[in-house]
Amino acid sequence: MGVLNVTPDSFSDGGLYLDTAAAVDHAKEMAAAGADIVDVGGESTRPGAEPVSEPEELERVIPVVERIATAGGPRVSIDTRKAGVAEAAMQAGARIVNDVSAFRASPEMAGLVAGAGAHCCLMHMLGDDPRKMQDDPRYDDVVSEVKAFLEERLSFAVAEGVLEEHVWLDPGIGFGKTVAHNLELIRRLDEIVAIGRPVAIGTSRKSFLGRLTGRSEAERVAGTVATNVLAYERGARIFRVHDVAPAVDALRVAGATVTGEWTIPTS
Ligand code: HH2
Repeated sequence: MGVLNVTPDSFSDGGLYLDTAAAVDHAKEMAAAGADIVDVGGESTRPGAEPVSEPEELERVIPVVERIATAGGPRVSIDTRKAGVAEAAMQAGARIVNDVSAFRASPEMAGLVAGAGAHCCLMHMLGDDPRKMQDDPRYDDVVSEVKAFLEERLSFAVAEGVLEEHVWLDPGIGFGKTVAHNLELIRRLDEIVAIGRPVAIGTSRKSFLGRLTGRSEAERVAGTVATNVLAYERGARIFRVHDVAPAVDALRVAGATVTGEWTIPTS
């Protein structure tokens, strides 16, 4: 899953793809590099980011979704907490709704996803406000608490009519977590995988990698790859990344090693 932030202020690629043509070009580059999914977002969720109005978010993402969601292209996922944005994006061709609030910000989003027959990715975030989530996050047992949250959100989605097989779950790396919490979630990811739904993980360029390596955002590719391979080995299957080519190579090698099966790329 390649990240495409159509925002001025995302923590890593903010301002690079606000222009629709630049965003569409980048989506094509990520698809050519091996991304199956392009995740389009119009609101940053980094701590301290300012909320974006629905008209503004629609204006940012819908022209991009329309132009990427063409036959033969990557599947489009819409990264939003707003039901109106999810609905318009699905009408424009998005087939996955990626909601970092896991249907808490807009519970009606679940029914919209169900009605559209779309998939959804439900993520754990501590509390409900990204601006405050990094203020002294605490858990008794981070993995059990994230797991219980995701199980409850899965039940909610299914009760609202979303097909269980259309739900992906994500522990929400960096969303109200210390370095130790993030590492423990990756180390014990098999416990989240045991819920029985595909697990997505988003570590790409995040600050805990900078804390561990001393590297700036664009230099965190190796750290990102390390976490993706470890998460793959523990059962994760969807990897949300800015740097698609190194992630695809690493996961291809990891997959061949773990399964003993591989295909030789034709180009
Ligand atoms: N992380 C971010 C945004 N959306 N969605 C899922 N499912 N999992 C994640 O870990 C995740 C996510 C934050 O990263 P980014 O989009 O690069 O930054 P920003 O929120 O500043 O736009």
